[in-house]
Amino acid sequence: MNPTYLAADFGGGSGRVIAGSLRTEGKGYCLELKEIHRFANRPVQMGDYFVWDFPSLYADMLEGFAKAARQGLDVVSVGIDTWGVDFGLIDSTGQLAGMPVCYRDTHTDGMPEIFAREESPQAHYAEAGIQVLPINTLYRLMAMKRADDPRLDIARRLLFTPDLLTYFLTGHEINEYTIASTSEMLDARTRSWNEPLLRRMGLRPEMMCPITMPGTVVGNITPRVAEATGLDSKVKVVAVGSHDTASAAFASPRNYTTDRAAFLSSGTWSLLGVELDEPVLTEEARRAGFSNEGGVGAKTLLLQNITGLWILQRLAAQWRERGEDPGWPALIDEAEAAADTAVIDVDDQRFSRPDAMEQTIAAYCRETSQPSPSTRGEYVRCVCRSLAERYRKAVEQVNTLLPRPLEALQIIGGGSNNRLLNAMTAEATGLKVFAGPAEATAIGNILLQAITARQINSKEQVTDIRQL
Ligand code: ADP
Ligand code: LRH
Repeated sequence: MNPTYLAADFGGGSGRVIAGSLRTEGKGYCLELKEIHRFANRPVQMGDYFVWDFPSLYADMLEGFAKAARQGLDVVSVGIDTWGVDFGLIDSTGQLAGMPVCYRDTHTDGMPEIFAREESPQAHYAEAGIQVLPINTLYRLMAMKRADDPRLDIARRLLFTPDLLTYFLTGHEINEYTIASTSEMLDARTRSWNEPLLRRMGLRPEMMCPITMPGTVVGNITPRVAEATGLDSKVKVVAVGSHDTASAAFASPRNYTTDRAAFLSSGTWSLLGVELDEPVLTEEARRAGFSNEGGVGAKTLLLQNITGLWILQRLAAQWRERGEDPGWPALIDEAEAAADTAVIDVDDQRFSRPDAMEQTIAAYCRETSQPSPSTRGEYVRCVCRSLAERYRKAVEQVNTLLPRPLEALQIIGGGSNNRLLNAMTAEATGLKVFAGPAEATAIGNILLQAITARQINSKEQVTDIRQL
């Protein structure tokens, strides 16, 4: 039987377990993909905190593995990737100390400003190379420290979300490089923890694990997991590009003939950037709001983190609550037929909150003296237009850091299905736009597992991808 790799891919809005296997085709390979399990990811407001429903996410991952086992697939390994920045704390008994808090929780508000008073933003960027966003791990830990959160005292280990899932699958504690890079606490050049910074923050560096690079076998699943899922206990867990953006960028196809191409990973968030060999830690990059995130193969992803389809997701959720659920294709049809109304600043913090999005957009339009959208189509069109405008700005800013301007943009992730947004992006940026694949993240995850298993030597050997 053909070896099968399972990707457990957790986005901010949904998760899936996808099976992939390689079949020889001509001189290369065809990657055959099969969706095994898809589930919602619903953070919950519990009292004062907005938290991830971690046990449900873990259970859904196991359910996906069990379905794969029931289908008789010859699973050799699994790889996990998730959204960035968030983490769980493991206490001395090996238990999760409290629910992992979601990056949309507001307790980090104001932390970047306090940090900037205590540390030099210039010197800090020259080390971390990360766009300052209140969601970053650094500010969550700072907020916990300032609140005397007792979990920090009992924490033996800090494990980022994919590390945490890996821990409960294998018992091994790791901090994978690409996800750790989203914390704003790594030294971008040495790719290791910035221990002096951790100490200045009052954090114990021993809480962190040595960095594990993507493409490392972490260990086998535990007998307990094997029993619960029906998977063989020899199944390995591989550290992939465990930040979803890193796996997506790794799978970004090269449909263009130019080397001047950027990627736009379009999902709950929009990550627009380029893959480089070295970080860019200049003042110019800092002022333009760029992050140097870790990529697979020790690459640097120089990108901007932009509030993305989250805004559409919140609108759709609101309409669903009203009993209207037309689905994405119909919503895009309505938006194509609608008139342009307003352009919103998607960077405005209010659009990253889980509040009622129609009202939030309408209030913004009133404040900026613009006509507010009134129909579903107008709302969707307004958001697509606004995102395309923001991408134009991002492309202009990337161009200031590159020797020659960009020519092409590869849009990947679920948002690459949004043909209106693709067209508006092409119009706004003037770039040649290529769309797909929608499941780039799972593909990148699986490709690295196949390389780690030495079934292939490089992703270039895969010349075709087929959805079963
Ligand atoms: P994440 O991994 O962050 O949860 P995805 O990459 O799965 O996000 O992208 C999900 C988003 O893709 C949806 O919120 C929606 O906006 C968009 N999308 C998915 N399918 C379609 C479609 N057929 N038409 C337009 N947009 C779509
Ligand atoms: C996108 C993403 C993004 C950010 C955010 C928190 O899913 O990983 O790169 O880190 O989630």
